[in-house]
Amino acid sequence: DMNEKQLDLLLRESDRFPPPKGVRLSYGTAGFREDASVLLSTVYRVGILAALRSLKTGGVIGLMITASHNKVSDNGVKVADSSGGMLTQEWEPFANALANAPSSKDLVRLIDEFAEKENILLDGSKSAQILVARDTRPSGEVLLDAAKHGIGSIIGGVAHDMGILTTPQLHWMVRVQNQGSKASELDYFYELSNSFRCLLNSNPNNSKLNDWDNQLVVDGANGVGGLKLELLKEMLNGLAIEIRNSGKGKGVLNEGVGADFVQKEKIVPCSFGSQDVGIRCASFDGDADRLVYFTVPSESSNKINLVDGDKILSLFAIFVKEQLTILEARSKDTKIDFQPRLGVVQTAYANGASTRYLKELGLEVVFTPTGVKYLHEKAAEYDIGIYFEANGHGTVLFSDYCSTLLQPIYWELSDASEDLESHKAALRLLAVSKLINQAVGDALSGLLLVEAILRHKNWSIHEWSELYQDLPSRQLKVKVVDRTAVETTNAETEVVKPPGIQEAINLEIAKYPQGRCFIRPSGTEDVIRVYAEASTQEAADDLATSVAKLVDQFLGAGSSK
Ligand code: G16
Repeated sequence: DMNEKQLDLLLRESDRFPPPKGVRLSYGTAGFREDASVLLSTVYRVGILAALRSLKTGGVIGLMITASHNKVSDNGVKVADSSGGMLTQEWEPFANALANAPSSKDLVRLIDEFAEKENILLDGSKSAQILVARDTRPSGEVLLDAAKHGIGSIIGGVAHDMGILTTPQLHWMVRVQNQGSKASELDYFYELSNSFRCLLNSNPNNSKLNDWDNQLVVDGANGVGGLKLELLKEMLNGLAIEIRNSGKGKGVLNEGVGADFVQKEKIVPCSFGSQDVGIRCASFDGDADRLVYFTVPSESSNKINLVDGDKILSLFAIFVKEQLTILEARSKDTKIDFQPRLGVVQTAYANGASTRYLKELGLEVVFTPTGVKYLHEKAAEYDIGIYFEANGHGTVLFSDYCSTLLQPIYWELSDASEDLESHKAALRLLAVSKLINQAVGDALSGLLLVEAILRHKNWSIHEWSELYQDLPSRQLKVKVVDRTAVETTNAETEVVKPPGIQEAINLEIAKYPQGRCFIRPSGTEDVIRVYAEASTQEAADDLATSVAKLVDQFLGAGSSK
């Protein structure tokens, strides 16, 4: 039962942010995403939710205004939970209800009921601390302001405006602040650059840093990632990085640029071309939580050779496994029993060749539906869990067991053994655990880890890319009347609704050697996604096209099903 003051405040403020008419909002793969023009009330209400979450957990919560890879006119809002990860899935139904409450009165009733159910006291006796940030979208400022009003609508709610950040920076700050450490942007840059340097210093090849073949060109998607990489670069003296599509020029966010474009279209992004043949290139997405690499193989074509999230995962897995093997060989030298479980997590989008390769390396591979919230949760079940989506979203998680044991193992090995490699292996794993974002996938820290490992192995991007050959694949989007009509199961590999479509898809798949294909509703765009894989590019294209036609038949405009 809300006190009078709280009730008045909520009613007064929420009247200023009426919900859009005729729009059904839904908490998707990564929060709410829509055309920016309809989001004011949603963002205001998510501000309220973030404040309630902070009261519930007693920790700092993050609120990020971004639509990541979506087009520039879209925007969205994501919540970072007190762990730094995605908002607990248990609160998603409440988020949906809040966003869709038709009137201020309904909204207040929902909040009152939910607070009571969750034992959240709305009497102002505690404060709720929320870090808020946004990407570079022009609609971001106004939406951020609405979020602040939402936070301020709960008595005790305090919004700390962190300005323009990458999504992973905000998640990192929330996590680190809740651990009681300093968590400014500068602290983030220090942590990344120090642990990166530590990895380079433990490099057996001690390779020179300014070799021409160490040149790296990064596509910043005309978003926040390029801006932040410019800053980080200042602290990485010796790393030759050229940044294009940094957001300072005329280019439009995510338009013909960025990780989503590069990974899905497999053609060179704007401002890349024949001058880049053979050079190591990387792409971020709009809020820098995704990373893919690529090369331009020839001057005469705009096709790229993609080095996607699956290959980043493979590179990380090889490196981590190697260090663990070195440590294992010396395990008798330490009194500490250290047998961490290593696992990798993928989704149905993982190229079949990558899964085969990882299994051949002797790794345990598990699958979840699309969405970092699912992969992260699964990876956290291991002592070292590596997860990546093919689109470049992923990270390496170290359990408490690992982080607490690695430091004493390192000390013991430094004392006891002549074998420098084993104590370096412990040091390397420690450095990886600090470098790679423990809260969420992060293009900046992912990039530095890739760079460090390539130097460690003395590999060019070509050697890395040739770990295995991707099966040809194709991705398409199909606009339908109602994408929620499609329901899937088995980590999204099978459709259960509408009836009949899976059987029709199976008939298509059977026509192609090594054919694999699935469809699923996107949780960030208003489309059905189609993924197809086969032994040749032509076959993958044909399979994707014919299944896209099926989707249109079953669910397209004018469809009666
Ligand atoms: C978000 C999620 C990713 C997901 C992607 C696409 O990425 O964080 O886990 O892979 O959406 O999702 P969907 O296929 O459902 O549209 P981002 O980079 O856009 O935040």
